[in-house]
Formats: sequence, structure tokens, C-alpha cells
Amino acid sequence: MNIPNSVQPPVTLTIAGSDCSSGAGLQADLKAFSFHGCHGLTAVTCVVAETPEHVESIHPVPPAILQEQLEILLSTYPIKAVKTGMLYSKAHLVAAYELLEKSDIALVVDPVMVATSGASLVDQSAISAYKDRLLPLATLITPNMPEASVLLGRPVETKDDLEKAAQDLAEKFNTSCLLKGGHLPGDDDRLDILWHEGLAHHFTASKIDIACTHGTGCTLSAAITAQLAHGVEMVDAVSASLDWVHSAIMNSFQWNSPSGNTIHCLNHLRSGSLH
Ligand code: PXL
Repeated sequence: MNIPNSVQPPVTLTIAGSDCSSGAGLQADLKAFSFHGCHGLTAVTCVVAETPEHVESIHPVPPAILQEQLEILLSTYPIKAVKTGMLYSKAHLVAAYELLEKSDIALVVDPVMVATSGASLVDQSAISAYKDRLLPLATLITPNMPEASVLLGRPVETKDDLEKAAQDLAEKFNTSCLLKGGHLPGDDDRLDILWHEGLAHHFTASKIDIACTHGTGCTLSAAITAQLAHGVEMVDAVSASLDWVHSAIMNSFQWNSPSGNTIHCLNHLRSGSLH
């Protein structure tokens, strides 16, 4: 008789929207979790009909159904780390907050507000709930520059704005903050800044001239969540995850679409490293 090997990979959970094109949202998170050797769970907040270029429609899942998914998952699995992506409305955000508040699971909050294609992914009512509830609960927050501007109420537009903004966000919400500099203008090197335990960590890489950026934010925060679930320390978790996403962009998939366009997707299957 074959006795199966019993293995216990760390369990991670994403609370996010469904991106039917699978480059972003919970599909990206699940691929990133699997790649990093975690068993990924999903709690769906909304169903988004979209492609990398275009958001067609957003269909929120009733908040009570989000709550049911979370209750059953949190009471059944030994979850090591959670990430939130597109929460969409205040009611979804509060449903997630009320359950997460009772646990001390590592929490990565990607305060998703706008898709790479430019479409808004958040109801305005959610912004104050982010500030008052979810961000102060987080182990790490991963805003991009427009999200940092909204959260701080001031422009975050230049390289010189980044470090102070990362520090102010970390201190304001009593957390660690990875501020992503992907929206910096020009062809300078990429700069992302982590403010963690009173220190700034600068991560630089050459800017990639490539069309495939849809889902990079989701994928990055999911990779960090997986690394934290493995017990990797914050600075190493961020550094390894940035390298991995860089590789997923450099090796992205490309197809000719029936409509005549070229369509891209991040390559979530690229090899990365676990510290
Ligand atoms: O990249 C942000 C994002 C997050 N979540 C979902 C998305 C997107 C972008 O399109 O669709 C579900």
C-alpha cells in the first residue's frame, strides 16, 4: 500500500477581486502563492470583467458572502499570512477588518484604487475605512504613488517625494510601508522604498521598457505575503519579491488576440528565490 507523504506548506489567504484575464487580482495572487510553495486560499470581493487594457464591469459580491468565506477559512486553516487586494467598498473592507482584527496573522494591505488601465477599482467610501481601520492593522502596506497621494492628502510625484512619503505613511498607520515608484516620470532607474522599523531601504533596478504591467502590484504583494508566511524577514521578503516580479515582467507572455491586438500577461511561472 502506498502511504502518501503528508506535507504542510504554509497557508496564505488573499481577499481580492477576480480578474478574468488572470494577470491581476486573486488569480495572480494564487499563482504567486503556488509558485512560492504556499497553499493559497481565496475570498472573493468582486468579479471584474476585464482585460489588461480595459475594465468592462465590476460586480461586487454581497459583503455577507465575503464574510462567510472569511469565517469558514479563518476557522478551518492555520493561516500564516493574509493579503488584501481589491476590496472595492467600505462594506467589504469593514467585513474583512472585523474578522482580521480578532487575529494576529501577518497582514499585507495593497490599497488597490486604480487599475493599470486607469479604471477606478474602489468606491470613494472605502478610502476613509482604509485609513481608519485596515491600514493601522497591517504588517505592511504597499501603495503606489497615486495611492500614497490619496492616503497622505498631498502630491507624491517625484523621486525626492518618495522616502518622506514612505516614512510618513508608515508612521501615520503604525506599520511598514513599501512605496512603489513605478509611476516616476522619465527613464531613470526604478526606485521602490521600504520604510521598516525606522529605516529606509532603497531598491533600485533598471526601468523595463515593456508593455506588460497589468497585475504587477497584486503579484508583488502576494509574493511578499508568501515570503512572510515562510518566516522570511521583511527586508529580505521585499527584496526577493521585487526581483521575482522583475523576472515575471522580463519573461512575460505575449499572444496575438483575435481582435488584432497584442495581448500580454506576466509570467508567474518564473523561477524566484526563497531566502
Ligand atoms: O492591479 C489592480 C487590480 C486588483 N484587483 C483586480 C484587478 C486589478 C487590476 O485590474 O482587476 C481584481
